[in-house]
Amino acid sequence: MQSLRDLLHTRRLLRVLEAHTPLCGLIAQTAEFKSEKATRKFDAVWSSSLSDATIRGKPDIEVVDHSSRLLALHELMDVCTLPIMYDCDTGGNHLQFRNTVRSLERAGVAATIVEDKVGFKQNSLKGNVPGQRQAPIDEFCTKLQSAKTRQRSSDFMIIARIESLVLGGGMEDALLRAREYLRAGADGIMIHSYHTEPNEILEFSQKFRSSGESAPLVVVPTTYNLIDEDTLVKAGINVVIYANHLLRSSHKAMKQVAASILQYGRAAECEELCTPISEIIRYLDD
Ligand code: SPV
Ligand code: MG
Repeated sequence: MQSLRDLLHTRRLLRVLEAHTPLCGLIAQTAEFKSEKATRKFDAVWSSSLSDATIRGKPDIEVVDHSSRLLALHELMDVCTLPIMYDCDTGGNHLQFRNTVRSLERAGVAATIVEDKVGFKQNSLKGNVPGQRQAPIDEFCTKLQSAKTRQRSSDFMIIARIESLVLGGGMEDALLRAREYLRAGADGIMIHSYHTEPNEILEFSQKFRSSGESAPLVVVPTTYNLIDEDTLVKAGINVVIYANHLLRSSHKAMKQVAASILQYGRAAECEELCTPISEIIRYLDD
């Protein structure tokens, strides 16, 4: 597996696709779009807490433990050599987080993203749900420092995810946190938003870069999905994560197939929603 650090030096933008099964990993690795100008591929996969909870029929509130998610990731790594970015949720307290970092490193994960919520974490795309809290800056810095001092290889990256724009902390708080988290040893920053317009993400990026920061900046444009990759690059963003698209597309198709079989009392009508068996067999034989 190529290190994410190396890729960040050689690519203008890292394109990362969510993968919640080994098959998703294969799809991420083999997907390709060729045009006269360029060939586009994915550079890494995102191991999403939302997807890992959803496929187990659970809510995204840290009820699926890292050991169970890591076991599944081992199987993905058997068939997919793209670097893995692991969504660590809040990481628990600093002792729990640094132990998880050890396990992730040993497993061959390239990077983890840890978010600065504490306690009752809900999925950020639900917005500012009451009961959620952001960690005090010094507390989260301790978590980052503690994990960075315990990590073994210099390749492994810990990216700090800032939730100020989700939880109402505002732009200045987000920028302050970015500065402090980098000073505490974070290898990059993820800034998140659940709004449908990218304005606050672009404002953050512009202010972050004009303050002289050169650290990698990661975004997850699920709700503000009209923004394109060229615009992200121009804004100084280094990594784009398509965080749930294989989950949501397969969920939609599976529901339609189940309903179609019930409606028609046979499986002929849902065939167009399914990959032909011959293609599935050929895909896995290769
Ligand atoms: C995830 O994919 O689990 C994430 C990104 O954390 S988001 O769902 O947008 O919070
Ligand atoms: Mg998550």
